[in-house]
Amino acid sequence: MSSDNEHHFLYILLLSAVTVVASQPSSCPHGWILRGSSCYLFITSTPEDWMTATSYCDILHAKLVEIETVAEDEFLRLHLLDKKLTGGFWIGLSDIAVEGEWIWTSTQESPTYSDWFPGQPDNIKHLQDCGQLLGGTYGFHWDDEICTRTKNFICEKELNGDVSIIG
Ligand SMILES: [Ca+2]
Ligand SMILES: [Ca+2]
Repeated sequence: MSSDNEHHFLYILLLSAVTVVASQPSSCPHGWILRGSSCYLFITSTPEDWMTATSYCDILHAKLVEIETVAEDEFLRLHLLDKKLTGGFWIGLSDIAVEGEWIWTSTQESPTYSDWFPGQPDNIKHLQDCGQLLGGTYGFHWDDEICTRTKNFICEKELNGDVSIIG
């Protein structure tokens, strides 16, 4: 092979590689975990209040996790338990707008599936308007908590969503 042909060949090889990477839809950004058609990011290094956590996910072109099915719920719970994580993790559920009317942030719709820990939501002191997965005796089932508390949180985005912002 002449030097020119060799360069040409390498160029084609490189182009093919780039094309394969660009058309590869089935991976999450680095650090995110894939399940079904969603990617999840568990944020434990910078606990935030619920509003800030919502904005944080938004900046990542994601949302605070919204749990539509028992399979998704179990996946999250088992991951949290498996990693021996503790404390609370904000989810994208609140009754900030109307007390007692819980809605997912992105759809503004009431949950069709829910997994409240027995006795929750209890709205203790009439202050608890934000949803969390709570560890310990709650086993990461759902609880309502004071929105201004700082908690870990989980972002969720569609697998084929905009990932360009993620470094
Ligand atoms: Ca979801
Ligand atoms: Ca509660």
